Amino acid sequence: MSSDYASVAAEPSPFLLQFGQAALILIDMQRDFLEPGGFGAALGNDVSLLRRAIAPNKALLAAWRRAGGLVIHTREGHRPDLADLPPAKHARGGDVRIGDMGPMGRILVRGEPGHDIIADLAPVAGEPVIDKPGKGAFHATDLAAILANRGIAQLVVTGVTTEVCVNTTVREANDRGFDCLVVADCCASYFPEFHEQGLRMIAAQGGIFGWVGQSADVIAAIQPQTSGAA
Ligand code: C5J
Repeated sequence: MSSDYASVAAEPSPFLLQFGQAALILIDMQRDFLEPGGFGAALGNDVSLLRRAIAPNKALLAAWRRAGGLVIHTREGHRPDLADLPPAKHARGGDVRIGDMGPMGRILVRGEPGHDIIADLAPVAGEPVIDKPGKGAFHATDLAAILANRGIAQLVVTGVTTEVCVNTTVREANDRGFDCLVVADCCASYFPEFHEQGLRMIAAQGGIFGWVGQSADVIAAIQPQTSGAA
């Protein structure tokens, strides 16, 4: 991009993207949430509702990488000994619990196949991967330090699920002073109504937690300028 910022169409107002100070953060695009046999499916959810976010994420990720931007991935999961799993979190979830054995290994446990990011969005060398025990990506992680070290002030946020880990991370980031643009078509929920409301909550009241936009508009804003650039 040739200018200091690009204006991206968004709710409740255009988002002024400063690419050099922005990171794309993909929240929990893990096999455990997106593939049959994972944690999400074990809880009785229809994973196809989440899989619709894969193609838009692929396109945005490719464009962001082409433009040379910082990409960060997160994974929700726990130590194999579950020492970082609060009993209250362990107790919830119905018949299938975190740490139980499933078709993709122990559910939401680091190092297990289900904990991996899906192949379509696999991190490449140089892209930090944040392993988080909570719903928010700042809680009990080094994300804040990594962002500070890179001079990041804006987050372009995608991932699953909209109302849980995406929303929690955006709220944490907002309180820490980051401007967050949540990319609606790159987020998804097992509950379509929660997806819609989760996005509305972010942009309501003049953008109380941030902005909500679409991947095509972000991609257009970060395309390298090919002509007329000063
Ligand atoms: C959930 C997440 N829903 N990544 N995790 O438990 O949103």
